[in-house]
Amino acid sequence: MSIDLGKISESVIQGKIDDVSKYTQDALDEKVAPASILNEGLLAGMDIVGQRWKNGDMFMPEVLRCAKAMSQAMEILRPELTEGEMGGAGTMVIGTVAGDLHDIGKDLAAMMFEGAGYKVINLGIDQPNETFVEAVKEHKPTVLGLSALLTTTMPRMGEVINSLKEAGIRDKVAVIIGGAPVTEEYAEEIGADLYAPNAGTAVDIVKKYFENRKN
Ligand code: B12
Repeated sequence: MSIDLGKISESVIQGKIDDVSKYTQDALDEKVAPASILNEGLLAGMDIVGQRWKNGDMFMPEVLRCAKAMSQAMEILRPELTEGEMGGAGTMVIGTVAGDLHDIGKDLAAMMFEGAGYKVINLGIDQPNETFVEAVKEHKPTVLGLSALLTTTMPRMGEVINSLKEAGIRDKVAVIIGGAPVTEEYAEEIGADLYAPNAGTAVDIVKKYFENRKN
C-alpha cells in the first residue's frame, strides 16, 4: 500500500480527527519518514488552515477542530520525531503568561519546534512568572517561548525577562515572544531576543539567531 500524504493534509483541513490519526499511523506503519508525515502531511494541512483563517474563509470552531486533529496525530508521531532522525536541535520551554488562557497559537508554535527536532516542555496557560524561571533552571533550554494574546497580559513577558535577570540566568536562554498583539518593537522594548509573527516562521528565526551568534 502506498501512502498519500495529501490525504493527511486534506483530513487536517477538514478537521477529521479520527482520519488524521488513522492516516498518520498508516504512514508510520508503511515506514514513511516521520519528518515527511509532519511536513508534507500535518503541517502542509495546517498551513492551508492558517491561510483560510486569515482570509476569513474559515471560522474559529473549524480551526480548533483542525488543531485538535493535528495535535492528536502528534501524540502518535511525537515519540518517532524525538527519537528519530530529527532529534537533537535543543530544548524549548514554552508557555502562556499569567492571566492569559489563550493557547492555540502557543501550541502551534510548540508543534513547529517539536517538528524541527526540539524537545519541547509546554508549561500550558496562565503560568506565573516564577514558573518560567524555575523551568529554565530545571530544563536548561536553549529557547524560552512566551505567548500573550491580551494587551493586559503582554507586560508579564517583560516581567519574566526581569525575573530571569534577577535569577542570574538571563544570558543562558534565548527568549522569543509571540501572540497577536505582540510586535517586533515590543520585543525590543522588553529586552526579548526574538519575535515571530507566526508559528511557521518562528523556527527559522531561532535557527538564524543561533547561526549568527556562532559567526
Ligand atoms: C480563541 C479566542 C479565545 C478563546 C481561547 C481558547 C484557547 N484555547 O486558546 C477563549 C474563548 C477562551 C478566549 C477568551 C478571552 N478572550 Co480571546 N480570542 C480568541 C480569538 C478569537 C482567537 C485567538 C487564536 O487562537 N487565534 C489563532 C492562533 C493560531 O493565532 P495566535 O494566537 O495569534 O497565534 C499565532 C501567532 O500569534 C504566533 N504565536 C502565538 N503565541 C506564540 C508564542 C511564541 C513563542 C511564538 C514564537 C509565536 C506565537 O503563532 C501563532 C500561529 O501562527 C482572538 C481573536 C483573534 N483574531 O486573534 C480573541 C482575542 C485574543 N480575545 C480577546 C479577549 C478580550 C478575550 C477575553 C477577555 C474575552 C472575555 N471578555 O472573556 C477572554 C480572556 C480570557 C483570558 N484570561 O485569557 C481579544 C483580546 C483583545 C486585546 N487587545 O487584548 C481578542 C483579540 C478578540 C477581540 N478582537 O476582542 N478567547
